[in-house]
Amino acid sequence: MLLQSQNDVISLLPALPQKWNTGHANGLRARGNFEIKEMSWSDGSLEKVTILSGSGGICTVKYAGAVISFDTEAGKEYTLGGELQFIDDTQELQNLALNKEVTASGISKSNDAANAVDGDDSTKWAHLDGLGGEWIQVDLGQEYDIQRWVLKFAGVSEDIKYNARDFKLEASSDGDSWFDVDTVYGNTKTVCGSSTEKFTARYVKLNMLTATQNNDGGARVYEIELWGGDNKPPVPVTAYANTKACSYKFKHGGVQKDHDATDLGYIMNDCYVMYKNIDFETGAVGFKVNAASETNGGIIELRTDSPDGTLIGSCKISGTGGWSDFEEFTCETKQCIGVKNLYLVFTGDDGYLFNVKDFEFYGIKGDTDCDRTVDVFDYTIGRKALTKSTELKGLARSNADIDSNGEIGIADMVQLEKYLLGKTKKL
Ligand SMILES: [Ca+2]
Ligand SMILES: [Ca+2]
Ligand SMILES: [Ca+2]
Repeated sequence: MLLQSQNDVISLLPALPQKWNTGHANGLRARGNFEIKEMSWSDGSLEKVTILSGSGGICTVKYAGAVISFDTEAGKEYTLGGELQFIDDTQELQNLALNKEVTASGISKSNDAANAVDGDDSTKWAHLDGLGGEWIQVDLGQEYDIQRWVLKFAGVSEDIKYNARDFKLEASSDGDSWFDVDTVYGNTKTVCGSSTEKFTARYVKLNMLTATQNNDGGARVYEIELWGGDNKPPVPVTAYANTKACSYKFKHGGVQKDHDATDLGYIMNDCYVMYKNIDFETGAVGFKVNAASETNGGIIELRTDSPDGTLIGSCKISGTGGWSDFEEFTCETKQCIGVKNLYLVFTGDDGYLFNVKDFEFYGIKGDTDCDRTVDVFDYTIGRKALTKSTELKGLARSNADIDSNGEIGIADMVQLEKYLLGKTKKL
């Protein structure tokens, strides 16, 4: 079955026969006058779906445990990726508000402001100030183009009578001067979404005007979502700091975020994940990864720029006794220079192979100037970093942290000194 449409929820690929493991479909009708214009899937996983809204209104889509609801305009098309994230023609939209800094007029009963941007529909920010002046504000950390806002009110987890009735959204680039984004009066909806054009801002503030349907309680907001893309060219991410496995930009196959997205699970042969713009600088010598396996494990192939691109390393993962018993595995890597898209390609026998928590690359310990030899110049730079007169980043920082405890300390420089004096053979 490709589509199920019940209670105004469109469930995609609820049961896919084995023989249709990869394919595409178009022109499927769903309740609420929505049409699946196009949908593609591979290895049993949704890749992309384009939905045409016939008469506007809220569209709720469910796939593999994820749900998204968004407001639609009649005649417009909406494209979602395999994790139900918005995609437009030129870029993948992301929820920019997720886990960003939030401040609020106050909180009630430990319903923290951060609950409104934690990506969890069962947690809320709540505040009753008695005067009806509750507000909550998100700081995105930098300016973004915001293409769509979505607010999730009480109805996602409690009575719809606590859905906000009247509210106003404002935005600002500097936190000082504000402009109006949208004002909504008489809302009854649980999930309320944009009616405005896109705007550019760093700060977005939600002012509650009438916090519930009967104005008989405080403000409750379960999620604030601000969908958009990064204005600036992508910033490379260093290969030499801990990268969460779940922070991938693209996945292929049945891989899923597991254990509250603390690790990647359901990894089978031929699945892969991609991390964008990883900066290798002058090159790594090794790779380390935290993985767990209740079976015999498998292999993580490290490839650049495509799933069958240059193989820079191959890390064998063996059984650790359980899916949550994480252990560190390492492998050597070939020289790989500059900024690359990194693919972790998983291979092994049938069945689930292993779970992956996080990983990082490493260079030559002690080589603080990254010229691939360790000498007295490295010691000079290391000392400067220690006294904070030089700041080391990326590969240099990782190389200077000889004992791999996450900081450049005296212990690192003592080891480097001993090595240079020939008192120890290895760093
Ligand atoms: Ca929440
Ligand atoms: Ca050096
Ligand atoms: Ca250290």
